Amino acid sequence: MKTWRLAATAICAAMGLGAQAQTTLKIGYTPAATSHYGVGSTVLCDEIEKGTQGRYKCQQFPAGSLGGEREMIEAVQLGTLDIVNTSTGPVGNFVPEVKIVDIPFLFRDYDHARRYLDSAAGQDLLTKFPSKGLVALAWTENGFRHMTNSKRAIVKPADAAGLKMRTMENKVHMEGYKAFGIQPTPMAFPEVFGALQQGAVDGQENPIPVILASKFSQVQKHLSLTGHVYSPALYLTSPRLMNKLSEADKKVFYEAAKKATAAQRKKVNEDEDNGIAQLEKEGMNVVRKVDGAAFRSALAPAMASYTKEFGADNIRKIQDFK
Ligand code: EAX
Repeated sequence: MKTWRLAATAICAAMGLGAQAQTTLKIGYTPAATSHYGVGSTVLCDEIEKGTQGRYKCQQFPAGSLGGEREMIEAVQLGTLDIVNTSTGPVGNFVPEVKIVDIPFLFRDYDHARRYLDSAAGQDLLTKFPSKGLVALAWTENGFRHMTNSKRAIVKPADAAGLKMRTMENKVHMEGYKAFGIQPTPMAFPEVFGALQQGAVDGQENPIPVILASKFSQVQKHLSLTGHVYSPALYLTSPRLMNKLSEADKKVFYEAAKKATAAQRKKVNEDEDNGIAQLEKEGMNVVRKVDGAAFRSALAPAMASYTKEFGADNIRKIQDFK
């Protein structure tokens, strides 16, 4: 018996298995594997695998193969999914404190949004997750959202008026888009391509990297660079998983998430630089000169209601963040 145990230990050591078995974590996201989400998730997984000497690795489930973002967040809470790389779209329904970052025209540009989310105030929002059965490893990025549709070029809100547009399951967005005159139709992402193709909705809004990776140019004629809202994203996991990790492994996960964020943001930059010309090549009619001032003033009634919900000071603190 003793000899057997010794032999087994020797074999394990030789195979580099150590005392702990290997765990495969499931990570899901809605865009394609080639998207910014795929780039970020791959770095996250590679860094976790490297940092834990292969004790943890992942299997990726891209393209909504495990469902929409709301469903995947619920799966993380339940423990049937380990990590989700998700936009904040449905997150406010789980962690209400996050809703404020989805206000249209809140962030001026990428630099403003990234620096705010990385600041103490942005990081403080991440502490609100554990009481909801979630752990936010880091902010990451989806991008500034732009409108596409199959009916007409949108320059000003009057052009968008009456269009039926798929939105995320996000009340803050829906309220703002109603103020633009749009008819918002909330829908999980995996259904969007089909809904556009069949004409169940006229349009949708998403960042350039999502429009590219989802091949929306096949089913949408017009793209307007409205940049009407910044769409943050998050790497979410569960307290159940994190509590199993040693302190050293926890650090590996957080460090991995930081590197993943940098990679995901870099891919957003690249898609912003090259993607618009690419979408034009694929046949889209791109409106670059949008009447931003008209969209901002159309937002006024929604802004009044955001002010009531979130407080003028709290909104201003984000807008004025330097
Ligand atoms: O997170 O649902 C959406 O429109 C999101 O922007 C997309 O799935 C990426």
